[in-house]
Amino acid sequence: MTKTARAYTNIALIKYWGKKDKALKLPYTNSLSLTLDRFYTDTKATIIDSDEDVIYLNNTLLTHTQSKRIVNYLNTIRQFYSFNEHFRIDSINHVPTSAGFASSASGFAALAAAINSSKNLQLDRRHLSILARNGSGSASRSIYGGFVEWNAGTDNESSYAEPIDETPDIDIAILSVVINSQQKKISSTVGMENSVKSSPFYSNWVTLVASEIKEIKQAIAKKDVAKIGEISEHNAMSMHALTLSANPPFTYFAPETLRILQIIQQLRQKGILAYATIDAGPNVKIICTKNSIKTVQKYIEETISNVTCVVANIGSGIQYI
Ligand code: 2P0
Repeated sequence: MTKTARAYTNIALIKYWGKKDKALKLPYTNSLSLTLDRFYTDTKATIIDSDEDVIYLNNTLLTHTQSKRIVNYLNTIRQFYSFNEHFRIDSINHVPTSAGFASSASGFAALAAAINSSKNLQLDRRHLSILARNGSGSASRSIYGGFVEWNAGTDNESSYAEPIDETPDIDIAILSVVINSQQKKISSTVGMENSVKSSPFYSNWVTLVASEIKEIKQAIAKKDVAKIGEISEHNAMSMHALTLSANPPFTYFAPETLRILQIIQQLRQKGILAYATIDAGPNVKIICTKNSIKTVQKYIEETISNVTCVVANIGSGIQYI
């Protein structure tokens, strides 16, 4: 019987930023993430007697234009597994845009798992990760809970995520600080493409990620949250240096983003554990401990107006419900 698949979003501590193969979404580097418990997507795929897919997102039927990326992805899956059936997809996103997380990681991970269930493909988690990666790179990591590493690989079969520790006994919590100011969006896909093409620092990034992945895995093994935070913050700032050094240059930062980075430094000077990571947008995710997160949230809310804070903890991998 077809089941609904649930996938949680993840936050990259060592970022994926650049593809060596755009069609297969093969990255230049490994990346490493933490799956979060607050934000997830529930997706059900039902085989229908039609030669077109029908996509419902949050109970609303998508237009042809809106569903293009998903339909293209379903075409890829049909080709991979040599079948012709079409689907009705019902997807509910519990990733409020107001939480400042992208939904493509949980969205494509849940969709891959939903098709796995509907077509009874019986994919193991490695092949599910490969399938999710073909929808969106970061989705490869949302197959697993806890700390996850995506191995860049060299072809479709060798590029997949693996768990480092799915249920780590570690005192870590993530505070997402959502900045309510609007700015023109540059998609991750376009942003990373421009960085690869024109940042003079791109090859340094590839070298840096290799060493930071090693270092952060040691910090995870030692449950050293401060070290995890320190490496993650440095990695995120280095990723954003690739956007500022692209030609033409661009940035995802808003004025408030820099303000929050300053506050995090001030908090650290006071001995409070807080480190920043930032994705392809202006919002800041703060790596804290369960103890420090309340102080950090209070301080930020008191210092800056016009921001919303959301607390997340460690989440689990794909579930069929
Ligand atoms: C990451 N990001 O590692 C990085 C850090 C954003 C910044 O993966 O082109 O939506 O669909 O493979 O996965 C967001 O990019 O890009 C992302 P595609 P995706 O989480």
